[in-house]
Amino acid sequence: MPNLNNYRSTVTPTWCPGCYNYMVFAGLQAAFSALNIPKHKLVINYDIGCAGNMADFLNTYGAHTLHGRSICMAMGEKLVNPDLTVCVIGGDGGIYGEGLNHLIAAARANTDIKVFVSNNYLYSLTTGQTSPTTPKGSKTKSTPNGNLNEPIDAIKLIENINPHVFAKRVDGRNPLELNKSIKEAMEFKGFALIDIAQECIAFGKQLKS
Ligand SMILES: Cc1ncc(C[n+]2csc(CCOP(=O)(O)OP(=O)(O)O)c2C)c(N)n1
Ligand code: SF4
Ligand SMILES: [Mg+2]
Repeated sequence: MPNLNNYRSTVTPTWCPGCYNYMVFAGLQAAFSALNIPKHKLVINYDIGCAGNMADFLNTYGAHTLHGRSICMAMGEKLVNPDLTVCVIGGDGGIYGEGLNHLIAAARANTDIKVFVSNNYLYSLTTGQTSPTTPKGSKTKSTPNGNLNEPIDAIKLIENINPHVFAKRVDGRNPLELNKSIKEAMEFKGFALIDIAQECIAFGKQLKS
């Protein structure tokens, strides 16, 4: 039986009851544990947002970075010390919005970092504004008459930028698929992106209106 608590802090997660980030949290710990990644060689960079709040709940090395700047932190760490396993955890707002150019740069360079995006199609921490993946026409707090913009498909974008990297979308409601994909990304030698499709329990219902 792997020791899953090894990577956990003593802080109880503060996500809403039923939030799909709990499954990402569990899947990451399962993968770290299965691959026996020593804590002193694991660095996690967290973006700002609900997903990024995982910074408080894991106890590996890492940094709670600025909104959109988690990938450039990770690239720097990996370049300085290639011996480290370097991950990024963030949301669709931080990684596909303010941080999109860093995502593109990391994929172009095929930097060996692992990027996990909790894609809930909204800015959730700030209570439900449009993000780059919000479906066109959705009524949100920031688009009460409907979102006019086309959504970004990050997987298609990254595959187009560099076909040699690992880029995969998973259904965040499916723990078997999620856990398998997280482990695949961790084992891949090079840049890896997992887009974890999930519904924000608190604010996601507005996307259907
Ligand atoms: C530079 C900067 N811009 C904006 C904000 C405000 N802000 C905090 S969290 C957030 C949205 C987060 O959305 P996402 O990245 O999708 O994460 P989620 O909360 O949905 O998991 C924003 C806009 C900030 N903290 N810093
Ligand atoms: S607001 Fe949404 S994404 Fe944030 S913790 Fe609650 S359910 Fe999860
Ligand atoms: Mg989001």
